[in-house]
Amino acid sequence: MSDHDEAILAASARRPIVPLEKGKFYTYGTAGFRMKADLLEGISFRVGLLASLRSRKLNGQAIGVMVTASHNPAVDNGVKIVDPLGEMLEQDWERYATALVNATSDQHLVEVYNLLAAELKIDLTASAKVVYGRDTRPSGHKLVAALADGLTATKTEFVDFKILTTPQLHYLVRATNSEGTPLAYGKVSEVGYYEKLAEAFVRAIRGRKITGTLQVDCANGVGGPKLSEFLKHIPKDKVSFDVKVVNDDVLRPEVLNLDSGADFVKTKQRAPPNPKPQPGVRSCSLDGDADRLIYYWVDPETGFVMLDGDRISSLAASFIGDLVESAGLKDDLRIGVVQTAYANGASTNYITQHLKLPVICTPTGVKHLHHVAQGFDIGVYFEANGHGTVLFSPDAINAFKNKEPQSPAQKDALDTLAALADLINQTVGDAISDMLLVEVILAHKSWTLRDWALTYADLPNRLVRVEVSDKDRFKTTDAERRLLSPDGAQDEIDQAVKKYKDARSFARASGTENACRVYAEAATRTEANELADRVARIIERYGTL
Ligand code: 16G
Ligand code: MG
Repeated sequence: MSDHDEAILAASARRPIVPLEKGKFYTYGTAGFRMKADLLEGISFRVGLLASLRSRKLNGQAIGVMVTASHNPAVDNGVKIVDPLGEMLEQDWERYATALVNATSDQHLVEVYNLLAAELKIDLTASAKVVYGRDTRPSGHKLVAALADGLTATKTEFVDFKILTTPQLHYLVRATNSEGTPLAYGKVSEVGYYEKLAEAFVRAIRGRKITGTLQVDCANGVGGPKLSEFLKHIPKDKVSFDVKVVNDDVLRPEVLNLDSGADFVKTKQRAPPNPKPQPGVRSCSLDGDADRLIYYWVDPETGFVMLDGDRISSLAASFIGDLVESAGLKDDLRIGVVQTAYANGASTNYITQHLKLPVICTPTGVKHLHHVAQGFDIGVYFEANGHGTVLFSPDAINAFKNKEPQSPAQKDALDTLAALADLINQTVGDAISDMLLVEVILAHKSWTLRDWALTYADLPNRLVRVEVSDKDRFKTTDAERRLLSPDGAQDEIDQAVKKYKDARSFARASGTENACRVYAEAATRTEANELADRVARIIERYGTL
């Protein structure tokens, strides 16, 4: 038993866990613990214990904790843990988090805590550090107080960065751990984040002109005030960037993510109703914690056109691929694109056949894509829903900075690449940073959103949510593209897909709610809808067996 025991016992009594019905457990899911906020106080406290263990295990490096429920309604909240380089918590540790959170009493919690420390050979007297932040949800306040209790009980040093976007917290974790080293990621402050982005933005634009106004819908989430703050750091004499920030009311919690934001745009496939969409305006939407981005405009002739994560991915891959070639680095650096099964088939074709870049498909969830993207020198990863970023290896960054240019054009390409490596958040997908990347690329190419949309035509597609009695019976393989169980379901899906042209469909259990999701795409809208319905009926049937 450690000398933290008494303190943990006492604090735990003040931050109790809400018991679930028999046989049910809290789980650390794709995005940490996420649920109704009133269930989260005890969980947040226990996450504090876990974060302290993780920090001690990693020689006192700072661990991050972010309190957010992203695009969920205001009554929800969530707690997730960030590793020292700003990445998602290592997967092995998810079950330790789950074990702590499901301890059945204060005493049991202390036992699990000490058991983990022993099993993982953690010195509980070593120093530990945690940095944390929260989005604008009113419940966040109480949850970080519970978290701080967990940190105090375990004698963990901590820094409360108050209200942040999720990617800002990831940035701050990496900045904290790299401070004073040759790999310093940036100043350890929110202002440091803005300064880094603004400086890199100016360098990446290289005097090119950004045309027209960009309207940014912030889902009435934390991205609104943070984007406005960032814009103040752009030197007006160097870049003229006309941004209209809309849906940035963070004072009324009930409007958070309401009829707005990246999730609304992506799932409803239309522009937010407020402010009333004006034809032709270049627009984009962030989600509630500003780690997802979707572009769109309303065309006076054809109506709403959306440019989602797949589009951002192919735009970035194409632009960076060209720069690498101009920089004379094509033979030195491996560029690849990482997608999930939800990527539109047309985007995959465009990337493999037109851009001639390799594409790897992973299961859903940022952590999977991020991990695979690290295998490339330049790894572009995006989910269709707008989560994503571009990762540069140390070799790539070294080459941008140190390769001797053979011509002015080569120098220009190298400088732009070096600027992009600073502009693009290397820790996790970041809607503000991704938006700046898109604006840089459009400015370089002198492209409108229409030019961008014309690079390829999306296959019509449809996503259906299917209620099932037990989603866990649906097991997948091949990066979620095929069902292993229930027996026979995949054969039926295969039969259905065969009936349509250029068709593809798959079903998987959601990682965030108790339901299955069916995706279908085909040559025409009617076929895609029909196929989605058929497969949904198959899943419904197997789901109620
Ligand atoms: C989470 C994931 C997101 C994924 C989504 C899928 C992170 C930060 N977020 O929001 O990447 O697309 O879950 O949800 O990893 P689903 O499993 O319910 O379809
Ligand atoms: Mg989010």
